[in-house]
Amino acid sequence: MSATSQTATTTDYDALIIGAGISGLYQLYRLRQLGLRVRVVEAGTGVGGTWYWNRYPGARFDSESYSYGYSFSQELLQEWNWSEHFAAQPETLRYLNHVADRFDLRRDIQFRSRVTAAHWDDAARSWEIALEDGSRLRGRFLITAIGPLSAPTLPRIPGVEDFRGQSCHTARWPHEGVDFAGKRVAVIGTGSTGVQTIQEVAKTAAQLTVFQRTPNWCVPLHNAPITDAEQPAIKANYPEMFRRCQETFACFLHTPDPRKTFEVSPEEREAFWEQRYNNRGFGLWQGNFSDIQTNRAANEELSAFVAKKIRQRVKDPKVAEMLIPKDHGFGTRRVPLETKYYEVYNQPNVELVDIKATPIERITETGLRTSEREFEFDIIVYATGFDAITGSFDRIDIRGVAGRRLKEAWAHGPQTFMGVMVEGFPNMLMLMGPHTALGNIPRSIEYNVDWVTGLIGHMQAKGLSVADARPEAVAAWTEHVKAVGAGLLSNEISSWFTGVNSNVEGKQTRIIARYSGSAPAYRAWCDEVAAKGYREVALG
Ligand code: N01
Repeated sequence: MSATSQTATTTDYDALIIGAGISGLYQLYRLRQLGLRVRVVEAGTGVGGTWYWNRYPGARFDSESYSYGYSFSQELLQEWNWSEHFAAQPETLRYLNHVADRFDLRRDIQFRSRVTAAHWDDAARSWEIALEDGSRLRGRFLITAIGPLSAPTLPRIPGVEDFRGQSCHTARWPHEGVDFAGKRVAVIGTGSTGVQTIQEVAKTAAQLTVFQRTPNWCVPLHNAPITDAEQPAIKANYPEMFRRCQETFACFLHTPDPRKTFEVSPEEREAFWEQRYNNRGFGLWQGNFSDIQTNRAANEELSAFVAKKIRQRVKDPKVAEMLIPKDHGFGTRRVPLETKYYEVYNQPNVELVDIKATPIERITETGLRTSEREFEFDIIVYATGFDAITGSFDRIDIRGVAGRRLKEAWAHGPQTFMGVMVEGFPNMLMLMGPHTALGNIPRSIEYNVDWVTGLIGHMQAKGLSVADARPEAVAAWTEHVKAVGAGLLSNEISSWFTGVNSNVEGKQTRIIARYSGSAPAYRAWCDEVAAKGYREVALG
């Protein structure tokens, strides 16, 4: 596609939003309030983004349901009842559909519309996007609401196309579901998704074989239904709860303990960790001692505590050792939350295969072959994750001023202004782009969307039509992101946090992909930019 192509564009909008997930829906709602003509283009057949695509069995929140929903509408908060402390995917998808209906959002969303290219047209001062079906749309602003975990990756193992049974990636799960009853099932991958899937599949499969390359440190979710008696208290507490989320490091409900690990006695430490382990959600990760992510010795102590728990829960000591991470400490990768995950390995129908020791050599027509054995399966589940953070951008041919490709601009890692703007890509505004604070994602999304809306509102009020981040602002932000990431143990580990994906060419080297400072610090920076009139942005 050429931005100056002869083919007529179908229509004009003030803003084009790519994606109808949590961020796209809220951005549409906010831009309508400014009176803008907005079009949302969505690849799926419905709203929901992550919750539309990830229909795998066992998919559910790891953040408390009530802390995850939108906070912008009191009416919505009061009328929606979450049924569990950590709701499952079908309920979340229903919620997002309810939001779309309640705020009449669908009339501005077109489905089955995957964007293949987005080019800035300097002469027209607008973006032109191309869809898979060849149609084009033009808009003044291009807002990417494409998600940090939305570009699924299959393993780079020979023969993936050869398997004659049923196979699916967890993020492309068939809408009609998959029946595992009586089947021989393989699950490849043991990240948060793999863990949730394995727990569920183990309930009905005749034989489940889990292929694990790297074990993760998993801790109990402690989910429970929300009782009728709890419901009013949750609703009454919303303002206080959201205030708390604004204050915590990553917008979760869990508040870190200001003490350092070795300031307390070993007995006190043990009791503290025991309490966190036995409580709901991310407490052991997000509500731990303040130095747990930076002090190697402290992190080793905590890891030893969790390793002990794994050994207690898994009967076969050899299997327990296989499940204990040896190459990274607790919380240095995203911690999967589980419900009887470790106990699954005590079941006679479940086998764990260490594919670091015996790699998968190929997927065959009937199953797969490791360096040691041949396996036969009816179903192969790929819980192999995503080309995270930059992957969803890489899959679109995005070109800015003078046809410069975003992928090339980010060849050595993303360079952004506050994770929202990229110099030379005017009027492109990213929601949950690289270098933003992620954490409890809807909380970060609402902030991001409000900031973007503030900038567009400011431009509207001043009669301005183009915004581009100043190079010095990009340099300062990129340096700041690197500086706040220094010393964090998680930035020394290969995972999607650090942009590593063994299945994607060129993504084997760690980068600083996300903002790893605190969410309040992130917001303070962005607030100041707005309060001082967006001096870091060239406006025209
Ligand atoms: O992806 P992952 P995910 N051969 O990248 C393995 C969010 N989430 O979909 O670690 C063999 O974490 C890979 O092995 P290794 C959450 O933020 C949220 O599980 O690279 N194995 C790993 O085990 C999460 O962090 C929720 O050695 C291969 C797994 O596949 C993020 O999504 C629920 C392989 C991928 O793990 C991503 O989680 C679920 C290969 N070629 C997820 N390639 C909720 O809270 C990859 N693997 C709602």
